[in-house]
Amino acid sequence: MGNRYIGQPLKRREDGKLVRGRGQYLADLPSGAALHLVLVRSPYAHARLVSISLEEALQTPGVVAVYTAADLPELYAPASGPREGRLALHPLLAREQVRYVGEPVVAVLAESRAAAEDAAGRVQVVYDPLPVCADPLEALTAPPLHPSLGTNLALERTVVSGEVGRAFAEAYRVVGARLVEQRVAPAPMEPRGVLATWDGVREALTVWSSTQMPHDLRGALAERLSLAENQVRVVAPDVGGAFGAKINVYPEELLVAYLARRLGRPVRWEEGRNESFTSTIHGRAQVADLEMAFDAEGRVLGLRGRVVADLGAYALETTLGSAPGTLLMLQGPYEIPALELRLQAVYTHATPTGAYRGAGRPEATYYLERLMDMGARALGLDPAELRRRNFIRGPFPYRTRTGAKYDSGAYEQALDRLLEVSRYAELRAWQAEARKQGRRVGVGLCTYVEITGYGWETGGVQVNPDGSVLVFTGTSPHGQGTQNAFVQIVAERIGIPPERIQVVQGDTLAVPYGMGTAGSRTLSVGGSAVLQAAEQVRAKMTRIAAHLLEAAPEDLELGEEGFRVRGTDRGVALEEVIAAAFSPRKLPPGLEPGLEGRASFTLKEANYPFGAHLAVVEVDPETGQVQVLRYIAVDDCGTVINPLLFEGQQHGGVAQGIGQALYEGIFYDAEGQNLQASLLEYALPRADQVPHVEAHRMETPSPTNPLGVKGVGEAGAIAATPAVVNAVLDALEVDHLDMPLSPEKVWRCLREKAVT
Ligand code: MCN
Repeated sequence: MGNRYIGQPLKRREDGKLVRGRGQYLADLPSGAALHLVLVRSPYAHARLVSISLEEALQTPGVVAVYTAADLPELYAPASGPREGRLALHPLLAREQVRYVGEPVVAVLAESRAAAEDAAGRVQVVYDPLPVCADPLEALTAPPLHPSLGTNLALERTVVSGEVGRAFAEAYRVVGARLVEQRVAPAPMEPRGVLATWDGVREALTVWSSTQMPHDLRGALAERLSLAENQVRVVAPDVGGAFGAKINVYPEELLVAYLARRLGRPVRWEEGRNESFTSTIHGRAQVADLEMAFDAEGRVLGLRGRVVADLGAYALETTLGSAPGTLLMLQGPYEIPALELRLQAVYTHATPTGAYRGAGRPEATYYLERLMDMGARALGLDPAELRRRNFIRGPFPYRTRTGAKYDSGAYEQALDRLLEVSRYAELRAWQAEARKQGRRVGVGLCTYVEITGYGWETGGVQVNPDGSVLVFTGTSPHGQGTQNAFVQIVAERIGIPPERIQVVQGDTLAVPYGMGTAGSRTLSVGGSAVLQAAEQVRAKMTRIAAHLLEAAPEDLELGEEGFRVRGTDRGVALEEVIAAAFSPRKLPPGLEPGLEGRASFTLKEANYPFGAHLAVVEVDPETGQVQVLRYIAVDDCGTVINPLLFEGQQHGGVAQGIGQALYEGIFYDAEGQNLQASLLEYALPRADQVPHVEAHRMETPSPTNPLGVKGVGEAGAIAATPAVVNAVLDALEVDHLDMPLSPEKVWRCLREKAVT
């Protein structure tokens, strides 16, 4: 498609304002007369609400109103999931019972946040504690959290393909383990927040929210508050990270909007950092019991077992959607002739879970890559060699036994590239030498395939009479820097330079329809819509230029100076063509003034990025501390529009993957208390714990969209966790340890090894 702009590392245009602190996040929006909402949240994981006393709170200076569920209509946050799923909806405020620590119980509104917090401290709630089950395996047989559902099992699915019994009976080696994908907190730099105003004259609601999905939120607000969609405008200001957590429409978003309308005053709510650890979804949270059978040559014969997903107490929009993705991707990049897999998703007395960077695929990849390494140990094969013997080699599209249709792939080539750029053979020789000297160093691999893109998206390109351009997209990025990619696509196709192009997004009034940013869909779906809109503009510009040059449109080419008749020096500058587009007398017959394109694009089938990652680690035997010495990533996400953005995604994703492998985790005690509910206890990786990522790429264009792109937004988070865990376990020379591989856990493992 040309490479004047596409494929170039243009610098992120958003960064100038963001790094200077001039961004406009939710909390930066002018407050005016807004009331501040503070929520009283449950300190119990399961309890009956005996009584709530509001008198003292209401007497606090500055307090305007205090509400319990009894004061509100019966409203619930929206939830979706597979058809067979049982949805337990999240009430805006708890009624009769609370089901997790952090569930909102009372809403306090005051003239200032300080007053609202003071008053919230004076609300007296009497709870009658009830038995708690915060463990997903126990929840399978525990009394139902939601008696009306009759069970805690929200979703059950099985996949059976091939002769599994025979595969295991004939196996040369079988490996297996209980593999825990611990709960983690998405922890974006900017927690959630909402501001709503009600215009009583126009009867219109405007909601600013730190969301990934403004149009979804518009739909939910209209539906739940009985408004027409044309009465609701949603704006996503700058959003300081989201990682999937801000896809859901949360109770607080509906509550703030409802209260603004009810009170006729603007209302705002900003989530506190500690509050976010119990009230924003968690990710992962699965327990898998899996076994893999190999023949004597190291070929996989079969895979079987069960995955139990912990949903938490209620279903939000992404709660039931993530775990089925694990089942879908449990074949990975490998030929697996027989498999029998069961998925069970259960409600527990814990914060709801949902889509977190990768949403289902990191779990599947982790399980497979752990089993591959266990297989390599059991068979005495190099982990790279074992993987190579099992790769799918096409033809593509390739249908997996789990139901995925891989559009394109070159898994062996990705591994080859990784082994080459990491100088794998030398690395292994270095490792052997270092071990002789008593150093505990390890090398870990991950080869993966994942799934990105879904749905449809809108795009628009509007050329103004002065030659400046507005690009409209229904996607709503929150850190990915996607504006640049849209600008590059449009500049490439219509020849107007990037500095003359601006992108409009995240406002339902400016962009009528859209599905937002999630599932690494923005470029393959949103970019394709913008490309098609740009093609419409280009087609009209070509017709106008042909008319001005008295030539046939098909004889024209678009170059840096404008349109030219191919093979001649006859041409017309772009400015002249744009001017003509707004001068009826200069237009060819049949064309109306204006220069804009509007398109929708549906991605008919998802695309499947893939790659190979490698981590080199060293364990300090004295402290158990793990240092990641090197990290090398080879990712193939089809055509790359901007290598700088692509690499940024690799780096960020890998950092999060390392975080889960080594540091992060939310665990509950027997009473259902979240033991990591602040940044004091929840260890995010620090800059010195994340190495420079040696980022490489391959480009196998995807046939699913006209740009040939696949998503890259989640790849790093999917691949890094197993690569790092495999490296640490290689250093420790043990079969398995559950994450996070914290210094204490690693140190204990070394001590036990020394004893035995
Ligand atoms: N890109 C590219 N060439 C490709 C693919 C992508 O140049 N072949 C660029 C795109 O222009 C975009 C970025 O890479 O700037 C990611 O694009 P894409 O893979 O389409 O993913 P999305 O934009 O849809 O982003 C969603 C994805 C997800 S699902 C999570 S979770 C996530 C992530 O992106 N959350 C993030 N990356 C994040 N990055 C930041 N800073 N903050 C988050 O919350």
